[in-house]
Amino acid sequence: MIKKSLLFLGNFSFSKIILAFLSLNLFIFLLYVNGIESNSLNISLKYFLFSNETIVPNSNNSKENLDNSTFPTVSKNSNLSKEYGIYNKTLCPMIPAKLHGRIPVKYFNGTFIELENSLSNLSIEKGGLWSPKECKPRYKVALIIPYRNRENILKIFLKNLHPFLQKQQIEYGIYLIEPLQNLTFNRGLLMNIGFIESLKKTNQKWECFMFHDVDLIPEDERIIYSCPEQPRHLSAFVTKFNTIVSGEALFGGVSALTKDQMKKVNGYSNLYFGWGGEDDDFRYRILQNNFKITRYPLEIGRYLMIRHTSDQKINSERFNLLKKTVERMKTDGLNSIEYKLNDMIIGKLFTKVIVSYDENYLLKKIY
Ligand code: BGN
Repeated sequence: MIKKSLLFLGNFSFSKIILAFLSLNLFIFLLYVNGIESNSLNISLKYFLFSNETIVPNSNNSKENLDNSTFPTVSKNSNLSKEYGIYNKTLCPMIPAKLHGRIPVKYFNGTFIELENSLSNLSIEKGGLWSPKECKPRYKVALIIPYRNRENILKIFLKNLHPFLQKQQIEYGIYLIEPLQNLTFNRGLLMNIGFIESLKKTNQKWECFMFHDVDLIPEDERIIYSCPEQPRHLSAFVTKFNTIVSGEALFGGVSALTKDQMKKVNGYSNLYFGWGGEDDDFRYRILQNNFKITRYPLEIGRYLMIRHTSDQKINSERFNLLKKTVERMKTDGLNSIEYKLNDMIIGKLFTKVIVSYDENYLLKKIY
């Protein structure tokens, strides 16, 4: 017995002692990381309750619902970050602190250079990309914006949206998709192109997509630009000039889908040339694929439409197209799109994708 023990000790070389010491360190490190994970899980659970809208935040007590005490966050100076010392690797909070409800829309009527200067403190990267430095973003979100001839509105959009998105601590990119001047505007087709090109350009980085009209400015900081489990219609209550646009049957304006959800529904139809119907078609696809559409309560999902003259022709074919949405949806969309990428402009505040397509060819194609 003694002989055996001596033999064992003899075999226990110096390198094995080092190995045991390193393993112990690794074990302690794992416990430590798990501690942080369980903290973020806690935040997720609270957010889950919130995002399911079982708790309806009230605009009058927005502070109460969204401040630090309700949704803990790890800020640069917090004890938690000092204690763990790996502040850069901490996930950003699900609901960032300091989101205090209703915000006024900021107007802007200077030049683009003036706009860029006025936003220069935001450290926006080329192409309109940004990611928080103080924590690891939970969401990688691409904003896809069909665009043409709306310079003044675009400036107001950028002036408001960059600071709004940064406050949410998400990683984001802003993409404008513009057809050549002589083509009929096709919002759905442009959304599909934005989805494809933004992914291609970033090596498939984006996980969540906001399909966004350029003339809609969020009026409440609690509208989180993330993708929950189900597709979300963000612009639940739009003030359009002197009227209100709102209703359960709408899915236009601003809507959020994950990359996988967008692929599952085969994107938008490519066939709606001119104004109207493409968003209804998209909504049918979503419901047909057994997704449920979620919305913020009306007092939160508020947007202001910036006034402009309408230059789009109304699509009189939209009713006929809508009748066959379900029949066509597996063959008309992301998997059948055809377009030409004419240019990609990497601006200081956005990426602009300039494209062309053949309307007659697309309409005559068999689906
Ligand atoms: C609907 C349009 C939508 C538009 C909303 C809000 C149609 C199809 C025939 C019912 N749909 O009526 O495209 O987003 O109004 O303006 O016209």
